Order: sequence, then C-alpha cells, then structure tokens
Amino acid sequence: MNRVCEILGTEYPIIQGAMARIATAELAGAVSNGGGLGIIAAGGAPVEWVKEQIDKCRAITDKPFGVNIMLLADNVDELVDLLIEEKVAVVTTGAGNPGKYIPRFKEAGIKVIPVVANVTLAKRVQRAGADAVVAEGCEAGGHIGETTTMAMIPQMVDALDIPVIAAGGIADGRGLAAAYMLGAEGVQMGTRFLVAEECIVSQPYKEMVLKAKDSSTVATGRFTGHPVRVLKNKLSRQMLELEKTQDLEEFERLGTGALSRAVLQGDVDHGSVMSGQIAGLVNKEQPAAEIIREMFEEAEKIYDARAAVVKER
Ligand code: TUI
Repeated sequence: MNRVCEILGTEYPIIQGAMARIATAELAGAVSNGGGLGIIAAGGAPVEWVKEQIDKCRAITDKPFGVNIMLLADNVDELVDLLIEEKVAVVTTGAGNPGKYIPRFKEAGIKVIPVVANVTLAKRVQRAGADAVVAEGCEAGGHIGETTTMAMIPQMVDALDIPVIAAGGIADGRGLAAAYMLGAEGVQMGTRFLVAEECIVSQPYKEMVLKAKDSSTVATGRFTGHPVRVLKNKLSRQMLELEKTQDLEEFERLGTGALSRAVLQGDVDHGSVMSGQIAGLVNKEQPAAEIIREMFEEAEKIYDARAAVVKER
C-alpha cells in the first residue's frame, strides 16, 4: 500500500497500459480483478463503443478501473463528456497535453494520470492538477518520446511532488524493483499484458510477442513527429524505407488500418504489431491476475535478498 494504491484504489500499484484496439473490457476487468488498475483504451473508437466497454467492464469487476484517452483522436471532447458522465474512477491520457480537461475531471472526482514522455510536460500537468504521472520511457511500445526509462524516472521524481509511475521496459519483478529503486511509486505495463489469457489480441500477435528477442522492435515514423515502436515485420521495413524519401502521404496510407490488421485479423506481416523492447522477456501466456501476483512476489524476494546481503556486511 502506498500513495499510488491510494490514488488508484487498488491492492497493487500497477496500471495496465492502454493499448488501442487491444485493451478492451475483458483485459481491463481481469487486471482490476487481479488487484491492479485495468484500463480500457478508447483509442480512436466511437464514444458508443467506449460506453459499451465501460458497461461490460462493470459487469466483469466491481473494482476500480480506468479509461485512456489518446489525445490525437478527433472525438476527445465527446469522450471527456462521457467519462465525466460515467464517473469512471481514473482517466489516463496519451500522445499530448491533457491540461485543459483536468479541472473538469477533478470536479467530477475522477483521478487524472497523464502518460508523459518528458519532464517539461510532466511539470505542466502537475501544475494543472494531475494526481500522478506515468513516466514512459522510449523502451515502451506504441507512440514514444526520446528518453529511456532509466534516465527519465529519477529526473521526474526530482522535478515533481506527485507520484511517478514508471513505464517502458518493465515486465517482471526485477523491472518493478528497479523502478522503485529509481524513485517510482508504481509501474504501468503493457507488453506483458499483451499475452494475458484475457487479452483479445489475435493469436498470431501474441505468438510474435512470445517469440520476440531483445532486438525485435524498431521505432518507425520519426520523421512524422510521432514515432511508434513496433515488432519488425514487412510493414515496418516498408515504413523505414519511406523515412528516406519522407513521403508522408504514402506513410499514412501504409498506416491506415494497420493496427486492426494485426490485432483483429492476425495479419502480423502487413499489420502494425506495437510492442515494447521488453517483449524478449515475455515468454508465457498467463491469466492477468497471475502476472500481477508473480511480479510483486518476485520483487519482494529481491528486496529480501538485497537486505540480507546488506545485513551480512
Ligand atoms: O501515447 C502513448 N502511446 C501510444 S498512443 C498510440 S496511438 C498512435 N498511433 C500512431 C501515432 C500516434 C499515436 C500508440 N501508443 N504513450 C504516451 C506518450 N505520450 N508517448 C509519447 C507521448 C507524447 C509525445 C509528445 C506526449 C506529448 C507530446 O508532445 C506534446 C507536448 O506538449 O510535449
């Protein structure tokens, strides 16, 4: 139990990463039932779909869960209205500055935890009233910033008063313990939850994560201003080729529908298989609750072992 558990209303200070099209009520409900905070990723989905997912998640769990708003989506204002009306426990945001929405969430008693990739934005959202931040290093999957988790977390912790939740490159008890050592008070994890039994992503997508090694991911689209980390495949090679000509139109054409191709249709050659660099460590499909329990048990063992070494000296 710590500040993050208090904010989230959870047993463990762990948030499931919002993965567009992947993080549905099934996964979010399972994570919340396992003592973490499940997140429904609104992504670019219609408001009606998000409402259905909230209802579905409430049927799966009576524990708190959250919804993520991807700030590049064109229906953000409508989504904000929905989340306030539904009084979801927690809102996380990605791919932008949620500052102007924070006061309305606070008034509705909703906790706001922006996912940020640099200290400048983190300070801004703290000033705007955020309850905590998820500081996401560029080891993460999906849309990323420039700084690694290792370098970012202690700088965030020094710059902020609100709790810092570490993300990017964390998939087991060692990563969790390391995040604590850097001053984080919780973690957000996406890649390991991709292969949770309750995760609805296509089986070929899961297999690709399970088979990945340390060097299997690449960041595409740096020239667009929105770099995205994915597992290497035919599509990522085509996209990297386009970096040479910087053909934005062709890049966008390639990207259209690419996530659904991988997530729903299981086309992991021509689809966008977003994943973090830690995929090489993820080798087993398991229930979400088991993943959470295992991670915290492992982290505790590490603390005990280290404490014993210190005492012997
Ligand atoms: O947002 C994420 N991860 C995401 S969003 C996403 S959907 C998407 N697909 C293609 C292109 C763009 C988005 C898939 N994964 N993580 C949090 C995050 N936020 N990472 C990076 C940022 C970020 C980057 C620049 C936030 C703000 C920003 O600039 C705004 C500012 O004011 O600094």
